[in-house]
Amino acid sequence: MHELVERLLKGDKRAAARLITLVDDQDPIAAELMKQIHPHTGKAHIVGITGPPGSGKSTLVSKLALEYRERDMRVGIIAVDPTSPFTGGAILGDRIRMSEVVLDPGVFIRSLSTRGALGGLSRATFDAAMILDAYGCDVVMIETVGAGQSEVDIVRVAHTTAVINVPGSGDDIQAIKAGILEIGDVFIVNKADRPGVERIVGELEAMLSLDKDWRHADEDDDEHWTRPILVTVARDGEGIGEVVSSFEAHREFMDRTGTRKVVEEQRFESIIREMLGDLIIDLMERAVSREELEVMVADVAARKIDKMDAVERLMDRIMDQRGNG
Ligand SMILES: Nc1nc2c(ncn2[C@@H]2O[C@H](COP(=O)(O)OP(=O)(O)OP(=O)(O)O)[C@@H](O)[C@H]2O)c(=O)[nH]1
Ligand SMILES: [Mg+2]
Repeated sequence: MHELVERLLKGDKRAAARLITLVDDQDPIAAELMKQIHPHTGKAHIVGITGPPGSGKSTLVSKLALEYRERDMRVGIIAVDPTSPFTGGAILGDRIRMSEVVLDPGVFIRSLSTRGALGGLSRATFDAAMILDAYGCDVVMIETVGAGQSEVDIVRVAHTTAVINVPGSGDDIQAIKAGILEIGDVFIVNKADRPGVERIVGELEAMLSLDKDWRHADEDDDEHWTRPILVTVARDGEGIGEVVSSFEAHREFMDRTGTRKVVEEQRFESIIREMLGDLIIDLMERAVSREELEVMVADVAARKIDKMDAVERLMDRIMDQRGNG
């Protein structure tokens, strides 16, 4: 076993940081290290936190971390491509309490960059969450700005997804328009110290009432998850306990109903498919020179050969290479 992995499994924070850097940089050694880490994962509860820029995600996550620590849980925090970096904004803004979090060995905070392709970013996020799982985190929170498909993909690594909205922005249901409504397991209206809270809660209720499971809201029903709408003032720590309790309730729901297993299998399937696609492209690039590929592409563009013929020829070359190699 690689020395870094050994240290990770013993709960060494610096080894965890180093490993996350390797996956973030898409270092060639990362795949081998992830193989060694894989069997030691599957315990952590992975929570995605998404919402519009400036909605208070980092502030909320910081407060949630403190609440989890009160409950004696080890916490990992991953901020994906943050517009306001964790170290600069929310955490230092609440210096005294947050320095507790930063120094606390039970909390691991890390930002991921957008180095590499977008697909690479969602994979790096997934691997970083696995590293923190093996490190011993009971919960790993992933913060990402909810604005489009790439963010939705990143959030798909989560078992539980919280969608944040804020009142009175004029485009109240921004997150809903972006298609993020479907992925929310818990809805949070933050900045409830501002006017317009009832209105946005009402809009969310109206949207959620279209969902069949939501109609079970008043029943005592074990089979369905009723997606709650929670109101917080993250800045002042209001409503934080309820958020953690609903995350915990969703975790229990997923375990009890077997949903967690289904979600994990779905996400591994999509990752395996993505990795396989990348591997084939990689093998093709090794089997065929850039010049050969250009000639083939030119032939397709000149209608000398068909594009599927080109694909089949490339596939033959990969197979030849594998046969000889
Ligand atoms: N009034 C009010 N302000 C808040 C609340 N929560 C956070 N803020 C403030 O909102 C601003 C943005 O907070 P962040 O936590 O950085 O928001 P974010 O969603 O992480 O921002 P990005 O990562 O840049 O998208 C900060 O000035 C916070 O202090 C709240 O409940 N009420
Ligand atoms: Mg942030």
